[in-house]
Amino acid sequence: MIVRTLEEARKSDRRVSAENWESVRLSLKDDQMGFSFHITTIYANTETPIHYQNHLETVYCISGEGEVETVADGKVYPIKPGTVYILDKNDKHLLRGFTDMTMACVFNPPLNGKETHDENGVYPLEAEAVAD
Ligand code: 9YT
Repeated sequence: MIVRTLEEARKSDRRVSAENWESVRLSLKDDQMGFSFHITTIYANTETPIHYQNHLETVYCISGEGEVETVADGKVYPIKPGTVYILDKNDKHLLRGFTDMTMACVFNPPLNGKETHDENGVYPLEAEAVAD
């Protein structure tokens, strides 16, 4: 069994940050679980364009308020504690935080931990999860 705490992980290289968010990767590919699990904070008053073309992601809101817009159809979904959104179609989306939002995120396939951000707060191309 593997046991970690958010508090410890936050002080390690499991914590990555970008302009619009920070994320603590609590479980990564090398745990060999078939997914990775992250606690991400989306900062207040931000909009982040995201398109994980090679990853499926499920995101559960623990705290905070915001919304997510699917770019293909312009639909806007409010996010509040208890909301989950599931990017089952590798959906290109815009994630907006009205307040800081704490989100639990699961990625399939798992991230390896090297994925960080570019200046826009999204993954660079070589990480296979890209935004434009
Ligand atoms: C909410 C969301 O899409 N989070 C993505 C994970 C986070 N940006 C990370 O760990 O890189």
